[in-house]
Amino acid sequence: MGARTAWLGLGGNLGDVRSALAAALKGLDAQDGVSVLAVSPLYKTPPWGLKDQPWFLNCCAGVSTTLAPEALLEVCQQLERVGLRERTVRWGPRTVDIDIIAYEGVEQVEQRLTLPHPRAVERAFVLTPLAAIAPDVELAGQTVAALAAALNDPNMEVAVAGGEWWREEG
Ligand code: GSY
Repeated sequence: MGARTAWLGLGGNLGDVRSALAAALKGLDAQDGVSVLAVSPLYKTPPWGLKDQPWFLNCCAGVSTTLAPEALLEVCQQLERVGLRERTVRWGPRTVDIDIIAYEGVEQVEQRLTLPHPRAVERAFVLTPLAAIAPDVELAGQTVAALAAALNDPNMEVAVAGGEWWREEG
């Protein structure tokens, strides 16, 4: 299989999240078969799901990859472990979470990995960063730009502008 583009959502709300996200993005870029094409600004976002937890930092990234979706998921989960992800409660606090939002040319419903991510269209913390780097990508038959505009969350704010912040860490 040739290289495909995949779109990832990253977030966390425990500890030094900005550094943990930067380390995760560098880890992805260093991985054989994965190269980071674009990273969104970093956003400060109110918690979705369990409300009584700290605000999150979220971003999205586009990667070019020769890995199949399941192998890319393995890499993401490995990087979550390296980032000392702490997660005790479903939809509760965590250090680094990396989700595959979409993978070019793949639609699948599997227990381990459904693509595109079934809840991405409900989440401003995914759609707003993704719209910054992939406005024309389609999810559920609509562009990310249109979905993000419809779901706009006025409480979200840009924490770090531009797409290079992750290279500047550490
Ligand atoms: O699956 C994402 C983890 N998560 C987040 C998140 O990344 N950002 C915000 N704002 N709320 C969240 N709730 C969960 S669960």
